[in-house]
Amino acid sequence: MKNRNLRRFTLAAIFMLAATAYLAVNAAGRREKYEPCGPLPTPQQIAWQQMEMYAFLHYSINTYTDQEWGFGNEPAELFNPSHLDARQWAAVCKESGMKGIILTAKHHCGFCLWPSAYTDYSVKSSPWKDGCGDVVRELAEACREFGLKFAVYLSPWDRNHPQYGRPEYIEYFRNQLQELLTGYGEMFEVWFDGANGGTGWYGGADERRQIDRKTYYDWENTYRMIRQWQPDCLIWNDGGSRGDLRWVGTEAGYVGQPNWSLLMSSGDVPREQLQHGVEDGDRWVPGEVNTSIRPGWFYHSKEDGRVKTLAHLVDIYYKSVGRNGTLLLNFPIRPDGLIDARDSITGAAFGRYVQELFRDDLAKKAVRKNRGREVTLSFKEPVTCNRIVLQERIEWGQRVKSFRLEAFAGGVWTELKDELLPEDESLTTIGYKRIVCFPEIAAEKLRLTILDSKAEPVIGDIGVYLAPPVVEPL
Ligand code: FUL
Repeated sequence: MKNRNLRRFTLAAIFMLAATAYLAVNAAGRREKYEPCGPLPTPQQIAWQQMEMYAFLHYSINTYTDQEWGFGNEPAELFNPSHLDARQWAAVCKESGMKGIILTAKHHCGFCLWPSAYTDYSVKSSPWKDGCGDVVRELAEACREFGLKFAVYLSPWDRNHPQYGRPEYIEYFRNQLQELLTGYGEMFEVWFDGANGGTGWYGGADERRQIDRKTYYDWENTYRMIRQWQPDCLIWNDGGSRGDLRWVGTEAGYVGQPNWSLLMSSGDVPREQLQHGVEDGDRWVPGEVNTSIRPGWFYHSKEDGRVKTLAHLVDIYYKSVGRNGTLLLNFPIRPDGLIDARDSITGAAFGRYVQELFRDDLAKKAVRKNRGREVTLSFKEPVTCNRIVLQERIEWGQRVKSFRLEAFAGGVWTELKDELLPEDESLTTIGYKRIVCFPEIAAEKLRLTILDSKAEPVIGDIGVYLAPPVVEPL
C-alpha cells in the first residue's frame, strides 16, 4: 500500500515537473502554456536539426575516371582502392565536428557501393577484396564505432540500368532502397538527388530517356515504405517532391535571410522559396545547406590546390548553421580509398574553430531580464564579444519575423549589425538557431528586441561569445 502511494506521489511529481517545463512566464508575469503557432516540427526533425553539421562522402566509379557524372558504361573493374579505410573517413568527419555521414551508395552512374542482389554493377564485380567487399557496411560500422549517425544517398536517376525510364525500374529502385534501409542499421536521412540528365548507357541502349519527375518515381508510395523501414529517417527533397527537409537552391554554401523552416505543400517551389522558405507555409520543411570542401563532389587531383580555406568554411558555417539551416559538408574520397590530407587538415581546423567558438558562453556571467518582447543581459564588468546566438524554441513553431540587437557601451546604446549581411539589411528570422556576427565590442549590457512576430515569441537560450581568430592551417 505504502509503495503504491509512493509510486502515485512520484508520478504526480513527475507530471507536475513536466507540466511546468511547458509553462513559461508571459508578459504579465503569469505562468501559462504557449499556444503552438503554425506548422510544428516532428520530434525527428528537431533531433535532425540539433545535429547541425554532418558530412557527405562522394565515392564511386567517377573517382577512377576523373568524372562528376558517370555515363553508366564504365567497367566495374575500375573500382580498385588500395587502402580503403572507412575508419579514416569517420575519424576525419568526427574531427571536423560532423555528427553523421551520408554516403553516395549509388550515384547517377548506377554503380553500387554495396553488393546489391539486384544488379552486377557493384563492388561485387570489382577486384576490391575479390568482389567480397561492402563499402556501405564498412562505413556503417565505422560510424557506430566513432559515435556518428549514418545515412545514404541513392540516386533515383540510374544511367546504367536497362529499365530506367520504364515502370520496372521503380521496383528495382525500391528493392535497392529496402536493401539499404533494412540491412545497415539506423539511418538519419535518405538523399534522393533531383538530377535527371536524360542521356545514359541504359544497358547498351545509349540514348536519351526523359521522365516526368513528378509522377515517374511515385514518391508517395516510396515514402510510405521508407516510414515503415525507418520511422525516424528524414527524407531529403529537392523541391519537386514532398520530403522532410529541403534543398536551399544552391550548392555554394549558404541559405537566405530570412530563412523560414516552412513551405507550401501545393504547387512548385521556386528557387527563391528554397532559399528563404515561406513565412506562411503550411508544412515544416527546414533547409539543408549542401556544399563541397572542393569545387567538385568527386575527387580530382587537379583540384588538390583548391580545397576551401578555413575562412571560407567558417563563412559557410555562419551562413548555414548560423541562419537556421544544417550544414552538409562534402569530402571526396581519393582513388586509393582515403580522404586527402589537405581536406582532413582543413576539416580538423574547422572542427576546432567551432569548438573554440562555443568554449566560453559569456551570457552565463549576465543577469537576464525578460520584459515582454525585450530581453536584456546585464554584466557586472563589460564583456568583449562579437557573436550572439539566438534560438527560438521551435517545438512551439517558428515565430519571429524581425528583431534588433543593441549593446550598451561607454554610456550609449549602439545597434549591432550582422557583418555578413549587406549594410541595408536588418535582422529577420531566428528559428532553431541564428548566429549574429558583429565587430568586437566591450558591452556592459546587451538587448534583444523582437520587432515583429507571427505570435508571442518563445525565445530559448541566448549565448554571447568572442569568436577565435581564423588561423589557416599550414
Ligand atoms: C547533385 C548531383 O548531380 C551531384 O553529382 C552531387 O551528387 C550533388 C550533391 O547533387 O544534384
